[in-house]
Amino acid sequence: NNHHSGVIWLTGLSGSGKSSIANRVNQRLFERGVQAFLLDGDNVRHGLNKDLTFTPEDREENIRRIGEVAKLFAEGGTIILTAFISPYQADRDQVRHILSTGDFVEVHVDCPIDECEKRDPKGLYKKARKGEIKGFTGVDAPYEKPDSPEIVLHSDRYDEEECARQLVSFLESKGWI
Ligand code: GGZ
Repeated sequence: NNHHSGVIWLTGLSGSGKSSIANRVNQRLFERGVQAFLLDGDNVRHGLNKDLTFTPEDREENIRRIGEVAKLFAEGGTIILTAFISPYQADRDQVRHILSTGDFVEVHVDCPIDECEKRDPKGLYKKARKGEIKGFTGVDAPYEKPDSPEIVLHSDRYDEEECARQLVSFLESKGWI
């Protein structure tokens, strides 16, 4: 199947829905015969990057390595979806800059922290509030909202299926698929 290859970079708070939305988009692309692959914490932070913590320096290195891996796949003709908090604009810009112009789509999965905290699927916000986790994004570590994302998904207003549909439509409108 003929399609554009590149990197679809989802950024947002823990619990915003990045992984779930990316998984649905990945499934949609598969159904259409588009070669895609998803990188997220489950397959990266436990393997390639298991030496890294959540300090600002290690988050930067986390994003740098993911960017380099994504670039390799993209050069091989695959659409890469990534789902990492990636809290720093400079780190996301760095990934954008190692890719060819137009091959990077920054997707802000925008969900207010109150809502993420209410969902708290893994109980991590609760732990962070109690001081059991230090440097948790949105609690005592920063999240820099994207300056100029290609698309914003309001995952508090729309469910995961609708957000996935909006992202697929965006890719269609840009001629990626
Ligand atoms: C943020 C943390 C932290 C801290 C562990 N801060 O909801 P989750 O569990 O599955 O997603 C979070 C994940 C974030 O890893 P990333 O690789 O996406 O982060 S970054 O892009 O900033 O490098 C959360 C869990 O790891 N987690 N400690 N302190 N999230």
